[in-house]
Amino acid sequence: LRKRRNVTQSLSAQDLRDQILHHLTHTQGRGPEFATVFDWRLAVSYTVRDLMVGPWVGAIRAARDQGAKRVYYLSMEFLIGRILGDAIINLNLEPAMGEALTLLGLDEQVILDDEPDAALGNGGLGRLAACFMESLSSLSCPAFGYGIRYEHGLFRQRFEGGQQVETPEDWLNQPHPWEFVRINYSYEIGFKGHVDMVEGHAVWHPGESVVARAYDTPVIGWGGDWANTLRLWGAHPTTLLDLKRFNAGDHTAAAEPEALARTLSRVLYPDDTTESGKELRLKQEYFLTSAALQDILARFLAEHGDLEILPDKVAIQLNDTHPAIAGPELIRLLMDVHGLAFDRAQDLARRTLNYTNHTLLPEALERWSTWLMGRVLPRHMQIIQMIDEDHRKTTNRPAHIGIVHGDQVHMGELAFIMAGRVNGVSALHTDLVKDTVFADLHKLHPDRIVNQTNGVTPRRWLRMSNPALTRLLDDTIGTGWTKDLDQLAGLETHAGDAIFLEHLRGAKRANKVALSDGLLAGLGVKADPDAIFDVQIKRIHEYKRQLLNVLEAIALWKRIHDSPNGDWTPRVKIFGGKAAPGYWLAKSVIHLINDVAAKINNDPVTAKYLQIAYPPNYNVSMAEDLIPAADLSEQISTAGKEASGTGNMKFTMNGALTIGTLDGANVEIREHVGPENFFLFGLTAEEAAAEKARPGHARAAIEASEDMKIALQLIAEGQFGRADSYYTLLDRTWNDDPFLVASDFDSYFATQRAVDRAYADHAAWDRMAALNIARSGFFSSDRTIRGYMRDIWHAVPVVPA
Ligand code: 26R
Repeated sequence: LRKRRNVTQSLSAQDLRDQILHHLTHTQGRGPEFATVFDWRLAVSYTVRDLMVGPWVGAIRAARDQGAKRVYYLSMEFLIGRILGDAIINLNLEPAMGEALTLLGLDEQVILDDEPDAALGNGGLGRLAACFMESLSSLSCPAFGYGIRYEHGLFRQRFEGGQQVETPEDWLNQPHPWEFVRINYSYEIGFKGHVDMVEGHAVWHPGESVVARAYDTPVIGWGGDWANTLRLWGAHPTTLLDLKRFNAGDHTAAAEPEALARTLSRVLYPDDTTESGKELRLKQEYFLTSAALQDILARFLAEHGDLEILPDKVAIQLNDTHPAIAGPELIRLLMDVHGLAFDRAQDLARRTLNYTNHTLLPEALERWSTWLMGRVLPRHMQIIQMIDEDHRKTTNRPAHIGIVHGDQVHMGELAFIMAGRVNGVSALHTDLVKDTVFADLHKLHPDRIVNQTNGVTPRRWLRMSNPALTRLLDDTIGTGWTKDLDQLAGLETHAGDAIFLEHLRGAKRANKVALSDGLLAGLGVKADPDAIFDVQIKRIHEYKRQLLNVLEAIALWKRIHDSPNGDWTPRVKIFGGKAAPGYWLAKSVIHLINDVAAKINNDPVTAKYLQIAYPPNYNVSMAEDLIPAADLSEQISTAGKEASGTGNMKFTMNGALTIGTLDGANVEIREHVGPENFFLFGLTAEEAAAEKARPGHARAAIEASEDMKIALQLIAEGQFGRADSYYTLLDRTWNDDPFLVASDFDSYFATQRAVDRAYADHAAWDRMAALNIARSGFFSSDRTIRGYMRDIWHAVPVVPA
């Protein structure tokens, strides 16, 4: 066990104040009397960044000096959110930083809230990558994250007449104080063109190319003595201007190289469901992958001469299939650039690459036409054929298995075949990966698929975002839980202690009061802090079933309306989430939630029992405010559809109880917290599959459910805005209902009433909340990363020099 040295702990508030003033003057070029919040925020950020550089350079040096194996996490998304607050926590700068800001007459919260979210991701997959980066640093595992430096992150969401309107996000329109641009780390990335055979060797002549330039952000781990690098690639033109064409008068064509470069790293694809089929997306994926692999090989060759030991020194993780072109690209670099034979190149690549699957939804499985692949990446198309052919020969596989089917390249199969290990993200999901999408390949390679259940970092999702609960935890069991979340088990003995439970309730209530104030100021919604705060926050998608939630709200509203003197438990339903811009049905659900909220929030008969709040533009920062204030976590996807979920884990460790199906990691959450502390409802994955196959399942279930029928009827009558807005949604629910909203409705409604009764018994509820926290240690991403290090990467922590 190594000692944490913690250089920063010795910094006083005065030291920090002086540094902040120094940066305000010398980096921002401002006198204090003229400084805006923005100026101050940058000065504070540079002060904090200075403290990250020592551990960062030290970590890079230690890894190199010790010839350590590096982990490389390739991801099209990193949903980082804000950096300043997290860095202050991990560097142990509190309370000194708070005092320093007070000395300067600044409000710390105002400074923190001034930072725009780095929204370089859509949802779960991107946020997982961000948690992993933090845990890798906290565990001092030498690692790089590789991604794209999108100029525009995920779109901003507004509501107009209750409907989603998207506007571009613009986070790089202001200086980004955390990054270091590395103009000397630049690689050329080619596209299109043709392949010549020269003396038996392939030579690819790209028709166009761009330069990938590295922009590095240090990611500081807990305790502040290790930082890894998040290296994001920005696209730049190879030549600023095609002077020949410009001089010939063709001014538009002359600017083409610049135009391509500018579009490549311009926008994040906002689609987390359907394969967009856009050439630009394929180019983005190759841009990231090629830049990362060239960088990895350059670093490897600078440290070790012999490519034979590549798999001993390099472990590459592909975050879903988005960087799956890494297989062919690594083979290409080893063959065409470094002169290895195909068999040797393929063998090295397979022992270096690993692939994580994050979804079973058929519409999210990437496929590219051979035509597009052959045109954009002609050399890679050849190599894909070679990989496929080799696999066919060496495994004697049946004809229907393989990478290329007809005119389609299946990226899942490519990733699987090129990976040493393939993993799912929860126990249930991994079983389903084995039984469904990769059943055939699993039979051929029975040892390849392993499970690594997701986790989340307790630094951001507990210590930073929930200071009230953090104080109680620190006072009760000490601070050790922050790096060893299993220590939360020490709360078990306090779960029967009335004083402790009183404090727990107090912490939750303080968070609810703060949120309630925000909802009133921002939305005009009156959220009674003594009501159940019932929260569903995630992307809007049919399989996540926000529709089930809002139909329950309508049915409940109707029941309260019919017997207003009943014994109702007050409830505030909070929704948050964005729909993909082209996903019409998901947008229709957003519209419905807002229409229902507009009607029932102002109903004088029911208002004190039921409110709905849907704050627009849900993002990482909003999650940090909502999760600590939640009593009830909605995890209600159709069983078998949510690969894992990670929000579910954040709620559990913040003391919310879950209402959920046996889906994804819910299964493991329920096992850990105990079935008596979890509100289970709905069909199992197996039952759901059978139910779906039953003709007329939706209609039969609706006819059998008085509450559901009434809810649908009220929408059809036009009680919530114009009925014709919802005909398609209603029609689909009656006649198709692919995600079994109807089949699970009664079970969900009844379980919600069990929640009402449970919440009315404060002492019992608080005890359940305490046990949820106490038993949530397993869901730390530190545990997940240790699992990857042990089972997939064969990487070990490095002791800083
Ligand atoms: C456009 C297309 C290629 C695409 C499809 C799907 C792009 C992005 C996605 C996002 C998917 C793969 C995703 O975010 N999956 C989520 O991963 C989380 C982390 O493992 C899980 O917790 C969550 O259940 C799963 O939906």
